[in-house]
Amino acid sequence: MYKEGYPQQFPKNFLWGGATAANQVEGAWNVDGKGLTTAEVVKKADDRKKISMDAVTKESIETAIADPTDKNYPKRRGVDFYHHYKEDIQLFAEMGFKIYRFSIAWARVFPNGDETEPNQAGLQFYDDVISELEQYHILPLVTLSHYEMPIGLTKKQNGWLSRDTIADFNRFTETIFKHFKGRVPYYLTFNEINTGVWGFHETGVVDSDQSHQEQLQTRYQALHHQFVASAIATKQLHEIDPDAKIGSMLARMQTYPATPNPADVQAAQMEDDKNLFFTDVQARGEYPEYMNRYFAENNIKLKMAPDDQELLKKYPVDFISFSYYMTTVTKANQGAEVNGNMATGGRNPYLEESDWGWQIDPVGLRISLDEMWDRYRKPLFVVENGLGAVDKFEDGTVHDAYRIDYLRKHIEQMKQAIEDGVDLMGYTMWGPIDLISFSTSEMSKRYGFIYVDQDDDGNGTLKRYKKDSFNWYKQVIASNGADL
Ligand code: BGP
Repeated sequence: MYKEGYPQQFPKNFLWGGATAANQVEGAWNVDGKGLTTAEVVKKADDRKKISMDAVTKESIETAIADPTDKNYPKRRGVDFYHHYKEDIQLFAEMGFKIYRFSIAWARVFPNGDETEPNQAGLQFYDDVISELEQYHILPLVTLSHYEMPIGLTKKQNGWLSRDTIADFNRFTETIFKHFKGRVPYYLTFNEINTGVWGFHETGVVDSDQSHQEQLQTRYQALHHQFVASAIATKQLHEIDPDAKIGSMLARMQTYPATPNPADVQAAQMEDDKNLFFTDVQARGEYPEYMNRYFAENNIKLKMAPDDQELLKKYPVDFISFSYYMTTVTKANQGAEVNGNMATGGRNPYLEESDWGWQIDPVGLRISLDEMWDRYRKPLFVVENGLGAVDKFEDGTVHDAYRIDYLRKHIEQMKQAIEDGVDLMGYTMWGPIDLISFSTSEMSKRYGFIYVDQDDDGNGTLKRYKKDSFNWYKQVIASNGADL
């Protein structure tokens, strides 16, 4: 959106803040009526610094259900935000947060996923969190589904593979929209919806010995059900709480060609389209032609109900959000759609990588913002970005200049994109407080401005400490991005 004046600054109402997810911070996995979720049956990775998400099978679910401890399942303990939320929100307020992105655990509200009445104690917790935010004038940005579902629905109907899950999910979303009407201005439906193509965890589907083609069929079918549920949620929200806005959420990973060979450029473009496919459906309201061709060539046949396409068309999202951590590189004939590993893909010799092999690319953020603004012309929101690192805690703090450097470079590129004309709503960096890593279930992969005293095995006082980056981010927000 061209605005008079150059250079542009961050808009006055720019939404600075941070983002977390229920199963990575809350803990209290089995209290106040909460049901078990898919996240809480995922074991800690054996091999540190490797992204290894064990397959969730029928057997591993039963083993996990039988285990009443959190020893092997760190997402059951998080960082005990459930009992520390007042202190944590006070620290967010001290940094000057305008917005806090968090997710509502479906299984706190509908423990098994298929009840007709919500669990009041579950709703009460989020009432309390939102009241606390209101005290500090911090807006809530609520993710309705962040990498978890009630295990009851996985067992009963294999998660999102079943069309019945749409009605279960939309009973949950309707409950939330009614209950929090007027208090939550922004919602996201599915966190990183596209990662459902990489693994089963995100869709609550049990792994099985399917062929590559069968896996693709299963995953895209489950994702179709999520698209429909997301469109229905949009319809519900617009009817129930017309002032609130709802967005899609993509794990944005730009693919560059490995060489200027047109075959590599074309392959990279196709990979990139396949990443943006999800936003194409959710923002433009239809399956794009290139995916119809891809489905035909890979013998993927989606079952759709007669009015699904009309629903998608009628209820696109209001804004587009995405996470941004890295970019990747590809060559012709080297696609890797089922790899279960976010960090695979080609090496880019121009980029440095994090300790976990994530290729750090601030300029890529500007490229993505510019491209997505051109493609969709809807407001964009960067709802995750950050550096996972092993921090050295000494004298009550962490000197995390590396984190400041990473964030500063990305924020500078957002500013460039704003000058390019992009309508950017805000920035919620990932993990303002240390939390359990999604991909490795480790504690020692830390993102926060706030250090939490807990190790990978759950030992520690859970005390919170400010890192150097805490005061740096405070100054960034206070100066509205001018003082980096
Ligand atoms: C995104 C997820 C988050 C989060 C983040 C960092 O993919 O939405 O839940 O954890 O990545 O990933 P990790 O924790 O694996 O370092």
